Amino acid sequence: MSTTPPKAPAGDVSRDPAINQMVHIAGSAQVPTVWDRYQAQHPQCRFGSDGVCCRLCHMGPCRITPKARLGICGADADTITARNLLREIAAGVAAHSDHGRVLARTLKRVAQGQGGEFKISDGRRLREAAHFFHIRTGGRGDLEIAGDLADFLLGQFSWSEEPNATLRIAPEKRQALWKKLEIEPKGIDAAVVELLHRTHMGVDHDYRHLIMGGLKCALADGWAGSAIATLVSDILFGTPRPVRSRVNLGVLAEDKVNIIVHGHEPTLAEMLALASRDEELLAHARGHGAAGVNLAGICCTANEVLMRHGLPIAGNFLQQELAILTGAVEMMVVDVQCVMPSLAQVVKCFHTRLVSTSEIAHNREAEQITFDVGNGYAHACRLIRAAIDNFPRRDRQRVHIPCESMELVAGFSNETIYHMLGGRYRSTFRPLNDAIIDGRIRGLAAIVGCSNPKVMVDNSHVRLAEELIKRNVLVLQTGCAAIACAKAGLLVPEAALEKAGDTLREVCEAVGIPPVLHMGSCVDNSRILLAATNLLHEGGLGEDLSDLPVAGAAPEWMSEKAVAIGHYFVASGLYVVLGHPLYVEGSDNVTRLLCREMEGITGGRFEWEPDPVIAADKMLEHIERKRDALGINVKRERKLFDMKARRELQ
Ligand code: SF4
Ligand code: MSK
Repeated sequence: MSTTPPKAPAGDVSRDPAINQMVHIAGSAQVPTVWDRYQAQHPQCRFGSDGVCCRLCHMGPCRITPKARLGICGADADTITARNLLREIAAGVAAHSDHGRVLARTLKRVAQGQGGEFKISDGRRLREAAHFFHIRTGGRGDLEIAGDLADFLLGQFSWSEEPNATLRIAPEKRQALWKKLEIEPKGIDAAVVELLHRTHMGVDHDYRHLIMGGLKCALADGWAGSAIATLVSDILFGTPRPVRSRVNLGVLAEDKVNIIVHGHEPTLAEMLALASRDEELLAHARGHGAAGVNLAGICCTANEVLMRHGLPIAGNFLQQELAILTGAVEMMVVDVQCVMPSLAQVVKCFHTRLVSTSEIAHNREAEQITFDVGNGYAHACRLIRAAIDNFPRRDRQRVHIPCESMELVAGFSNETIYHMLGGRYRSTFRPLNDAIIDGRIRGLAAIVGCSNPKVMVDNSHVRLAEELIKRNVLVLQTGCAAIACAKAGLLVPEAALEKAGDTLREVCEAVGIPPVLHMGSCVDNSRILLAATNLLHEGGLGEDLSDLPVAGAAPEWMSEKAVAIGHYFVASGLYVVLGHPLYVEGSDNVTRLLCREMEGITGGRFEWEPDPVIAADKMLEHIERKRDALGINVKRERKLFDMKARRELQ
């Protein structure tokens, strides 16, 4: 409990009443939250936000000012901002890719018979991936293939003379451009190391060369590290299919033992999901006066278990402290990424046990119980039992669970979209391409990324998505952005009836999908790249990703991983609108390169736009420009495509 009362945030901090209510309760209980600490940081350092503070060597730190235009070594604002940006990209790529590595190692252990209760859940996806990467499948069992695939994927991390083999998932024309630009990564770890080397004092000083190096490293995320994480998750835990669930703090149950999983890696959460149905544990819960065990999630672990088990989501990034403040959480189990250090302070005010489970992520004030794959189920059972034992310690007087909870449908992997669009007999993206070509769907927009106390929480995500679907743009989502829109009711098919434009509504109704499709966690942005690639392969929408009527946005982003994602989207030829700028505005040259000139290099570029309605205008303008270039904006008679017409299109 804080000794000094925190300053209550002035007015509402979010469009979500559940968040506002809990922030108010935090203020009354004198428990500081992220919004109090945000206020305490004001004014935030301008040198930092402009990217012109350098502490890469110990002659510094140096800051670029009108009086001192060079650092002590002679580095100018262009070099310093570019180097700082690259270090963010390297950290983001490292985080996503290490997540992929953990999963590939789990696959290997399963193949070796040391994976405990983990198993191959989607043998078809395993064999498709093995076939794609030229791993022999004929006459071999799943485990044998899985062992070779795991070795192959783990091999993608180290340096090689050859570009990462996973880049071959991308369209050929894009691969050729990466080769020409010399930005093909040759090993994921190698790409991160190279970036750290290039940004060491006294190495790479050409801002243009530096930024291209940043794109190369980012490609090692989207088309390698994250792609591996998504692929192996699907193989081990199952490829997601549409699933209904609920979202927001109201999913916490007053009469049950509430356990929250938070972070990013799905392995332990998978075991907890299984163990939460264990009859013996449920009886144990009843013995402690609880009606059952309620497992819910925060952030991307939530998205992982939602996509595959339909488990409810308690909230996104900025709701982690608020979930504990409900007073109804017996245990919060965390692993890596986006876990605020402040949780250790918040749990001290309640009965909640905070358990940290990753060998690389400790918090001195949390309980450390490192997860072991081989004993995964037993580990999960122990945690659930401990949470149940904690239930009688709950102080009923201090329980405040907001009533807000909303229904959602998630689980839109590419495989699902194939099946839903193609019907029972022929899985295909064709109906989606046809709808785009004849203009019923103007294009696709990816709205991804975090939540951030700098803005009215969730507002930009929801307003942007509403504007786009109103204008007949199909929206794809991942991460905390998807949770924001789910809370606002945009992830149910009924949202199409109420909020989508006429022609998008027609398509959604025919197929039975929401106008906003939840594709998973942050690493599952690789699914969005794949969806765009599938559109190209289906034909009629150009030859490269930069030809597509597709735009991306991260309206409330905050993490280095989001910086990496933005850069691999741009390196893939896509237009990306950020709700607030990267830390580069101290250099006009770097800003111009990222926001203007890059379009002539990769076909993609960044834009900063805080207003979600103007952001929607800009994204639509981009989409219409691409449609014009494809020649599909001519008024055409709507017709059913027969085989002859399809061949002509292609
Ligand atoms: Fe200063 Fe150059 Fe050292 Fe950076 S690398 S801290 S600009 S002397
Ligand atoms: S969890 S990276 S706050 S989306 Fe993936 Fe949310 Fe951003 Fe973390």
